[in-house]
Amino acid sequence: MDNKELEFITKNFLGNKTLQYSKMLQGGIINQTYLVALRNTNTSKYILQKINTNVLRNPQIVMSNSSRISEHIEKKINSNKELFYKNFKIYPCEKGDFYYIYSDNSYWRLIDYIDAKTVDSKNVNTRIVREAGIILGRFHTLLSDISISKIQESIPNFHDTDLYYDRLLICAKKKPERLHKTIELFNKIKEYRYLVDVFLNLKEKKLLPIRIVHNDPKLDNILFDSEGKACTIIDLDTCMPGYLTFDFGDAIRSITNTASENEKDLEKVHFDLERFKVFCKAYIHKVKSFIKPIERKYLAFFTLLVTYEQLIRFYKDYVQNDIYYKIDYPSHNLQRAKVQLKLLEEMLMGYEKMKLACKAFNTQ
Ligand code: GN1
Ligand code: MG
Repeated sequence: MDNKELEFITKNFLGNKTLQYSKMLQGGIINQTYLVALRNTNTSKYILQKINTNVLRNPQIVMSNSSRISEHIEKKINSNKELFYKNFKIYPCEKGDFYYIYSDNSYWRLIDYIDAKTVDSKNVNTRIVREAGIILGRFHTLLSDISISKIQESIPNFHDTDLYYDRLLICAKKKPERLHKTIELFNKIKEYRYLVDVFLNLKEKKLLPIRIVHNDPKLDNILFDSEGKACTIIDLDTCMPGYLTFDFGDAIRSITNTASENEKDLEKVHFDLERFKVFCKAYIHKVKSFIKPIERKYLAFFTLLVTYEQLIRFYKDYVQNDIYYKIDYPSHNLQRAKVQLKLLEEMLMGYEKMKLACKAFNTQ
């Protein structure tokens, strides 16, 4: 995408403005993201994103959800000035939609650029972990009273771990080449399948409340300001009805990893139980007024489940020759799966301690 095209698309959201510069940003492994700077505007910097419609097949729903959520958050922070949360504005295009369809049929959106940064896994420390726990708790609090009926499913079955497992089995039959070379990992996935049964039981009995949650609050989606305070959670693509426990698990999955999700050296990958405790304490403190006892009870379990789910998803994408996640080298998805497996196995070793920690903070 060249500057002329980016300027053309931006104009559809902001009117006749001149592009000063643009920069492609790395980060997410789904959408294509650009930082665009304009001349003579108040805000001057924006995030322009091409929505990956192979993954987000219904961009209309994604954008209707995101704009409603952002409006809800805006109202809440305006009515309580003490609430520390940076909301980002999502811009409508000339036609009034919160997306613009370019001539090649690609879908684009424009949001405010927030002057804050993600934290690299190498730089995670106790304060960062605590801040992440606080901001996820605050995000859930902000959305705890949004009307569920206003928000639709942007990706159906997004956290159906059972379905990911079944799809992997189908894929294994259709595309056995890569699977045969990595049979040990596949067998490990089968070994831990019992985690899905626990989840299915919870789902069937409808034991967990449905809430509007983020569904992808990994560390890379949390922004920190220049003072190191977590100030917002980005990427509302998957923000839809779901379980709060999945969000907790996903944030933990990423923040307790002593290395990156893409680490090549497995020796560097460990599950850090101390980080789990710090995050858990900060998070529970923020949500204690509305979290249900059954949700508290399963926080540690969902940490295992979401890590297992991510392991299946990366591995399945490897087996199916990498059609979902962006990759940098041929075995990238396999390596990502190995990282999740290592984390899962260390989490399983620490599971009793994790549950004890959750219990301790629950009663405080
Ligand atoms: C994807 O959008 P992005 O790149 O932050 C994925 C998440 C995974 C994550 C793993 C829509 O997130 O579910 O947990 O990669 N999002 C989608 O890094 O599939
Ligand atoms: Mg995303």
